[in-house]
This record gives sequence, structure tokens and C-alpha cells, in this order.
Amino acid sequence: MDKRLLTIQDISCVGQCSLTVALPVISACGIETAVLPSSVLSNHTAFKGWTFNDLTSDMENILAQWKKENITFSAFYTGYITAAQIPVIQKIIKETSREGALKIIDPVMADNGKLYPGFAEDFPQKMAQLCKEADVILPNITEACLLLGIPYPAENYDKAFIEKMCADLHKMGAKNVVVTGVSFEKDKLGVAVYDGHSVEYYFTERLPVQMHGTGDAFASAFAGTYCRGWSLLKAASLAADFVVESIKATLDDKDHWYGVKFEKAIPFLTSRL
Ligand code: PXL
Repeated sequence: MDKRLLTIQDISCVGQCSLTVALPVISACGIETAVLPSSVLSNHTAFKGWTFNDLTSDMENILAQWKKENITFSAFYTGYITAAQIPVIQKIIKETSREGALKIIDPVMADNGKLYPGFAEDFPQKMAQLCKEADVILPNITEACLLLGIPYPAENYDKAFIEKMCADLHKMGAKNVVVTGVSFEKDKLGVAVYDGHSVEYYFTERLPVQMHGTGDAFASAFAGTYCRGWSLLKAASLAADFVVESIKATLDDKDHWYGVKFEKAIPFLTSRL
């Protein structure tokens, strides 16, 4: 039986993030992708304003129907969700997992030392409960600090800090840890990958910009390739390269501030599979 992945996150109708990235990217990796929209927003929360329609009760109805149809999944990938959705997601995973189903949790909640708008101060502790059960978590450095309850170091950290962070996140329960946005040299940016034995790194060139949605593009390419059976490091490396290609495809359009043109990098991604 082929694998079927379920991704649970919001639909931001406009903004090149969450489900509008996950569905095309994971599908392009050749993996059947089912979606469970957790909320619908007019656009993501880096715009000046947005509408938000919470779909938590719909998630419960959908689960009840799936159970009647014996619908099951071989992988789960969660992204931007609310605190109230965490127990619902735990139930969905418990009740629809095939044997050995993979749980990939991107603890989307913060960047650059700050929680995204709308998340309460205690949200990271709740997200930590979901991360405990994961096969792989994909935090950026801000999210990793929030999960661990430690101060955000901005740029002031070294290898020992990152490696302790990976070990501490692993101790919390996640089997594998991929920390994104790691940099020890100013023109290189990459990922630290920890499987409970050793920390490995992959770096790309650092482009002189910060763009929205790169975390979702990374997580989606990672989920698609990891689900294909790639190793943690290989999946994280291609996902990092995919993000670089997506940023490069966006750089010449100065007005395009709200996301990355990951669509233009999909041929690159599929050529590397
Ligand atoms: O890219 C992460 C993300 C996903 N979904 C929504 C967001 C954000 C980041 O701001 O606002 C709604």
C-alpha cells in the first residue's frame, strides 16, 4: 500500500504559507497528501489584518466520518495550529495511524525571538506536549527556546549551545530534532539535525534577506522527502536547498514581501528526487 500523509494546519487563502505550500510541495514529492484545515484565514498574520475562522469542531466531525470509512494515514505533518486543537490532533493521530505512522511536528509559533500574533504566553508549553510524541520536530531557534523555556540568544550562540538544545529537545521526547536557521558564519545558514546519537549540520549560502513562509516550504519539502524514506540529514538538506531556490526566485521582485515564490522552485525539487 502506498503511503498517505495527512497534513493539519491552517489555510491562509493568500500568503504562500501553510496548506497552500504543503499540498503542492508534498504532492510534488510523489506522496498522496490529505489535508485537514484547522482554520481559514483571509491571509497570514504578517499582513496588517486578517479574518480567522476556527475549524476545531469541524476537525472532530471529520474524524468521526473518517473512522466510519476506516481511513488511515502512514504519516502526519502538523504546522500552524491553536492550543485547543492539540488534544484533537492527538486523538486524530491515535485513531487514524497505520502501524509505524510517522509524526512530523513543526511547532509553528514564533520567529526572531517573538511569538506570532494571537498565541498566548503558555502556548509553547502546550505545543511541547505534542512535540513529545513526535518522530521529528522542526523548530527554528526561537521555537526551540520557547519549547525549552530558555531565553532567545539572538545571534549570540555557538555549537555547544545548539547541540545542547538538540539534546534537551530529544530528552523531552521527540525522537529526532531538526533545528532550522542555524548559523555560525555570517554568510552561511543551515540546519542542525539530531537523531539521538550525533548532531550533523547542513549549510547553504545565506541570502541577504528574510522572507515569510520559508519555514513552511522547508517543512513541506522535508515531510515529502522524509516520507519517501530519505534519511533525516538528506531530507533536511534538500529542504534547505529548496528554500534557497525559492528565495532566489523571489529576490528580483521587490514588491513581493509576503512570501516566497516556492512554485518556481518545484521543478528544482522534483529534479532532485
Ligand atoms: O508561516 C507560518 C504561518 C502559518 N499560518 C499563519 C501564519 C504564519 C506565520 O505568520 O500567520 C496563519
